[in-house]
Amino acid sequence: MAHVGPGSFAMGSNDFYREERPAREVTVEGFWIDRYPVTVAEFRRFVKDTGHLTWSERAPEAVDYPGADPRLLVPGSLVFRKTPGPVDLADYSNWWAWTPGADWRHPEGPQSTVGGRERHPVTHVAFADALAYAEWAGKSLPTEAEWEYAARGGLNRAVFTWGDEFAPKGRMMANTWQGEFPWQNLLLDRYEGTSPVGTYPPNGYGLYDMAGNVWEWTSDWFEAAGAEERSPCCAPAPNQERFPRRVVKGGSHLCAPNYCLRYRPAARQGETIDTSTSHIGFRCVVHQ
Ligand SMILES: [Ca+2]
Repeated sequence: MAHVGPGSFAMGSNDFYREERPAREVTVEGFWIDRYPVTVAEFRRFVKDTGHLTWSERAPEAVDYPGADPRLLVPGSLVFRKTPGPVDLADYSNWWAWTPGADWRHPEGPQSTVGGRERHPVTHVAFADALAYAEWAGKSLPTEAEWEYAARGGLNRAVFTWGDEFAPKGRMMANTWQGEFPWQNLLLDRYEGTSPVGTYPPNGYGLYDMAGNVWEWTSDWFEAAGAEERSPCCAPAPNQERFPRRVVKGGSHLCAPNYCLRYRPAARQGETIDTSTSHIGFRCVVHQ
């Protein structure tokens, strides 16, 4: 873990999406934070030790999903599927597929494995799974303010965690999506899906993957429903919400400038706590 000292910073941004506004001064206490998102290997140790069954490995309760097709009420998770060509960006079902049998061990569905991806961030974890891991590890989930302060790495008001230029001297600084989402991935950063943690340079606090790769759960509730931009490319929200939302931060490998420029420290989305996907993970903090 890395230590982040106490301080004040400008949280949020007035320059991008509505849900980030307004930029305001926020103070945080000092804390320790994981240098990397929790990996598949780390999550596997937790599961071996506790027998924890993740949300996506349990069948959804019909009472929580009124009107749902009973055949879909089986263990599963949301998996991203690249489209063959341009699609209507207003309809996220064009690229998110509810996939029975998808879970943290089978990120693309029952036939897939995490073999060779032990150092990738764990995915398909709902909020309760992240919280259970944190408790097992003797840690906590970061607040949104802690997460954003840490992500900024001492660069107050910078657009990205490394500065204001997306690719300084042509160098890719994070695993995002280059090209036209959700069909054309130019792979300038070499990864179509998740990447091993620590592939790209750390920020000023020695933290890796604070932008892109996977979204990360925070402990904050996401208030104002309807206050966010209508571009849920990176965080699908069911129409019939029976569960409240928490804030996720950092953007993911699916964030592309044409639709979801959210690989920035100020960026945020609300994610219903029952949601697990192939691009949401987490990291932990320890408060002093
Ligand atoms: Ca990428």
